This record gives sequence, C-alpha cells and structure tokens, in this order.
Amino acid sequence: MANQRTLCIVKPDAVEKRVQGHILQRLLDEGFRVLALKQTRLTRDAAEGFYAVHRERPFFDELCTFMTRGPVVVVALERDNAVQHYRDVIGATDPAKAADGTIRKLYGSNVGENAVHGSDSEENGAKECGYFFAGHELL
Ligand code: 3AN
Repeated sequence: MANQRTLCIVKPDAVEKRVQGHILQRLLDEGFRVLALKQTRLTRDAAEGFYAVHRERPFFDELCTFMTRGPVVVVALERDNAVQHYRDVIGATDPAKAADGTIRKLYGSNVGENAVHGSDSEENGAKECGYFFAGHELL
C-alpha cells in the first residue's frame, strides 16, 4: 500500500505522565517516519477548530478543556498504510477496551484522557498534518 500521512497528538494526560518519549519510540519501532514534530500548547480556538467535527457531541466542551490544560506533542507521521497501522498501534478509543500492548491500553486513563489522538482516514491524516505544520515542514 502507498505512503500515507497520519497525525499523532500526544495528549496532555500522557505529557503529564512523562511518557511522550516511550510513545515516540514505539512509533519509530513500528516503522513510522517523523515528518515534523513539536511540543506546543493548544489555544481554545485551536482545539475547537481541530475537533470541529465533534462540535455537536456532548463531550465537546470537556474534550477542548482537556486538550488545552497542558502541553501536547504533535507529530506528523508517514508510513505505508499509516492510518490503519497507527490505529492498530494505539488501540480502541476507550483504553479499557483497547487490546493489550496498545498505546492507549498502556498509557490512557479513560475514554476522554486516552493518551493520543489518531486520524481516522487518509484524507483527514493529510488534512490534520496541515492543520499543525506548514507545507515546507512536511516535505
Ligand atoms: P478516536 O480518537 O479513537 O478516533 P473519536 O473520533 O470517536 O475517537 O473521538 C475523538 C476524541 O473525543 C477521542 N480521542 C476522545 O478523547 C474524545 N471522546 C470520545 N468519546 C468520548 C466520551 N464519551 N467522553 C469524553 N471524550 C470522548
């Protein structure tokens, strides 16, 4: 399968637990290439824009409050079959339901504080990388 891009965000809960290095190493071990990487802090506007598709969901406000409570590490990744492979590596949205050995099982706390974000399609993977990084940073 062709190269795809997907976006990892190490969420505030995982940065607070100081496991961002473990998560990055796992992704490297899984064959992902890091195209771009930064630690940043999301503004409320940035979080609401990123999660705009979830605006009508009951947890939207809680999600944006959580995502802005501390630093995040944003990583643009590339690999063949990146979107599905990454989702396999992170596991189910709810860490309690995630398979053993997945990132969310290892480092997530609950369905809201689940350690990492993952893109859900090839189209969104490319779009989300572009939300955080300029085109020349993703070459
Ligand atoms: P995923 O991140 O696995 O694609 P989505 O797209 O269903 O999951 O949800 C987006 C984000 O919203 C999740 N990463 C999670 O942090 C948060 N979320 C999903 N469901 C809930 C919920 N019931 N309560 C609080 N936060 C939630």
